[in-house]
Amino acid sequence: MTDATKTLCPYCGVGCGLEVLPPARRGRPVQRDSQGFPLWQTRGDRNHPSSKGQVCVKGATVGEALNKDRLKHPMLRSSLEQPFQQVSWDEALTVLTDKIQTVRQQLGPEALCMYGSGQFQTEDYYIAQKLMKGCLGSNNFDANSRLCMASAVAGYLQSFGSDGPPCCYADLELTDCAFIIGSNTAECHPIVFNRLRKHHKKNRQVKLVVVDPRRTETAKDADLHLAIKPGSDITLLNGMAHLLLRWCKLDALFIEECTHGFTDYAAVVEQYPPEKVAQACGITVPELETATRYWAEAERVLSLWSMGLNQSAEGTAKVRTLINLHLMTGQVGKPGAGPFSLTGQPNAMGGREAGGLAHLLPGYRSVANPEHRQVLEQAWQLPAGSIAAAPGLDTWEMVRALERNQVGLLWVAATNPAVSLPDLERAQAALRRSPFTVYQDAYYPTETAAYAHLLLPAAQWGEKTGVMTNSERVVTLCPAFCPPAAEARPDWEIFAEVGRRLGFTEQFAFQSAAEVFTEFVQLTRGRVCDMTGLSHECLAPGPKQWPYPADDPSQAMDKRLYTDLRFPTPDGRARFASFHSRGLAEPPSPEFPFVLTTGRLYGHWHTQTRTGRIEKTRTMYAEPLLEMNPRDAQELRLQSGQWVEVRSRRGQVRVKLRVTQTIRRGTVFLPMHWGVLWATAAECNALTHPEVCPVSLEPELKACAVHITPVSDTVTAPMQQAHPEAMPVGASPL
Ligand SMILES: Nc1nc2c(c(=O)[nH]1)N[C@H]1C(S)=C(S)[C@@H](COP(=O)(O)OP(=O)(O)OC[C@H]3O[C@@H](n4cnc5c(=O)[nH]c(N)nc54)[C@H](O)[C@@H]3O)O[C@H]1N2
Ligand SMILES: Nc1nc2c(c(=O)[nH]1)N[C@H]1C(S)=C(S)[C@@H](COP(=O)(O)OP(=O)(O)OC[C@H]3O[C@@H](n4cnc5c(=O)[nH]c(N)nc54)[C@H](O)[C@@H]3O)O[C@H]1N2
Ligand code: SF4
Ligand SMILES: [Mo]
Repeated sequence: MTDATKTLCPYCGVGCGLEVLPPARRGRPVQRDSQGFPLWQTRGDRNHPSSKGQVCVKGATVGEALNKDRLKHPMLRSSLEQPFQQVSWDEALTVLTDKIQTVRQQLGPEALCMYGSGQFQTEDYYIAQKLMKGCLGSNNFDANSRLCMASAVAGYLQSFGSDGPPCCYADLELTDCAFIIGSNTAECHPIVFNRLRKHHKKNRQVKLVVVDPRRTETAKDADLHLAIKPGSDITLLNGMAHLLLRWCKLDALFIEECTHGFTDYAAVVEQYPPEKVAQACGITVPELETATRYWAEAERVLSLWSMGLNQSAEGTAKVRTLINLHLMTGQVGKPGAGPFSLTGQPNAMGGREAGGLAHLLPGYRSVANPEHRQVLEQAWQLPAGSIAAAPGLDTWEMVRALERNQVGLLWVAATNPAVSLPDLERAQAALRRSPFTVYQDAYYPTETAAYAHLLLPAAQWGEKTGVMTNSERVVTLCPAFCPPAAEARPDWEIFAEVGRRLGFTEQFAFQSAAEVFTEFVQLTRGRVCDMTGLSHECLAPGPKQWPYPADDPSQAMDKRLYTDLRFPTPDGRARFASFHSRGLAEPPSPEFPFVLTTGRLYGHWHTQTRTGRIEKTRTMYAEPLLEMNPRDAQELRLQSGQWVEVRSRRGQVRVKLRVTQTIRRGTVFLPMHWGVLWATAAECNALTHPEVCPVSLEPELKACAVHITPVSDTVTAPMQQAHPEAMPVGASPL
């Protein structure tokens, strides 16, 4: 079909290829959804190498959200109590640039903050870095990836010498043992899981191990499910290493020639005999032995992980402890093997490449490195010293800086922090203190709009052209296939226009996203993520995987990193590191006896800005439910369907209970998808705490201590009736 546009699904990091079909097609009436909106239809792109035509319910229905509840015009107000007034772009940008200038002069560049997102395209990310870290001299650019991939980034960097997942999806069909830990792949990376499940079903000798306190959809297919106590991953992995050592199932040659630090590590894992480990993890010794045997006997072991490891106050240590197992058994740099971090958002990978965290610079560089800063300053034609040497404020530090009145201007784009930040009441109070908040989003209302002074309408996926990188380093061009909603503009164009108005005309003289991408790829030369051979033009016929250097096409043939078993550390060796678990940052106590864990459901995406507006995905889940084990429910005399209050040291929610065998005793689960627009008092982040991993600075969103009591019936209010006061009133931006 000629009128189909090939692109990438804008939801998860699997990065499935989509074909988008317009509402009006030759010889057919205009397609409309149940509310009469023109309907863009999507289907899998059979030629996309990552997904081969498969899609899940989210990719299949995304077209239905494109035209609903869009933010169409810039809107301004002088205080959060005032109604918004529609303003022209010129007026909006004049106000914004005046504010930026005033804050720079009066408080310095460190009072400017931008909070972005893995839902930016690479061009958006890159221009934001150039504006903030380069031209404005503020490293205070952080992204929601801090709540997501930061521990994986830090773990890869410390163990291998560079960020970058070394594996590819073909490994899903080549492995003998898939070890999934802290990832509900079946619901959150469905097409990755489909590929793996097919391989597992077809080959009986292939083992699937799942480590998760919940018996998830992923665990249901496993040969072995280890329902460990939340937070006991390091102990489990050290216990497995202990048995591998005891059974002499090591790759001595690999350890000898390709790694550093094994002796110290071996001394630590000596201290993890099976009995002690099984007890600490809440599993049996035979379960621990079986898991280790599957690993030891497999020729090729692929581990897959996601937020169950990353979102932890010891997230980096967890990631490194998992990588240790690969290093001691030589399970990296070969087909079907390796530690594979599954990326959450569609372009969190592109964000890492473009330097989209407060300590990074484009091309997998860091702000702390003087040579790296110099490369960027020269490339950006800025005076030496323009880029600050200290890492900027990370996500939670931005909240703390707001509390201390150290932020003059906060610019939030493509994320909904008024729902997704931990310790939400505190975070919302901090947002309320911001003297000036710009919120650049595609939809209205969203919860964060209530905290903004200036709303800027963003063109979203399908309305702008740009690239995104998925979990397996495949870069796909996503062309615009429809005009932006009303006055909406691509994020990168908004950043560039602000840059020009601030006097950086040469730095932002781009005519197209293609030019932006061409400039960006030059900054990846010689780096692990070298994609100097890529351009919009060369991506037009189809996606390409990095590394893709311009001057060495042979490298582009290699689907995996580190196949030569040399790592980008000073001595070329990967690094062991040993850790003892410090346990949960907030362990259960008599007053708060349950561990609450939080996460996702198959049909919803984060804060529902799209999936809440699509009939099929909205009606999959009537309301948020708290999962609890039947024995816990019996003890508290609670039943499925009953209302309960869940209380932590920071806040409370009221939700209905779902009693289920699929969760271990002592642990309860609440999905993250319901902010105040979608339910009354059901925000799971009202409960979570902001303790972070000291290395990655990623918060422990996966565990906090809670107390549960029954309450009399409460009614879940429909969208917008929940907290009318939270929504700005006035001229409709719709
Ligand atoms: N349907 C859907 N898919 C998505 C998203 C979405 O919103 N909806 N979001 C995308 C994004 S940005 C991300 S980051 C990914 C997240 O993908 P996942 O990480 O797979 O999803 P989560 O549900 O957050 O958490 C995964 C699992 O961690 C388990 N867990 C909790 N504590 C522990 C622990 O201490 N140890 C271990 N081993 N496991 C633990 C939870 O029980 C849960 O099943 O999903 C992406 N895909
Ligand atoms: N308790 C708990 N909290 C969590 C998590 C958890 O597991 N548990 N997970 C964390 C993780 S891993 C993540 S990734 C975050 C996600 O949390 P958020 O990033 O806050 O969630 P989203 O709903 O994806 O918000 C994306 C916003 O971007 C807008 N948008 C979409 N496309 C564009 C665009 O092209 N431009 C602009 N400007 N806007 C656009 C959407 O309308 C939406 O408002 O939540 C984190 N918070
Ligand atoms: S698996 Fe992820 S990328 Fe693929 S269709 Fe579903 S949401 Fe989109
Ligand atoms: Mo994420």
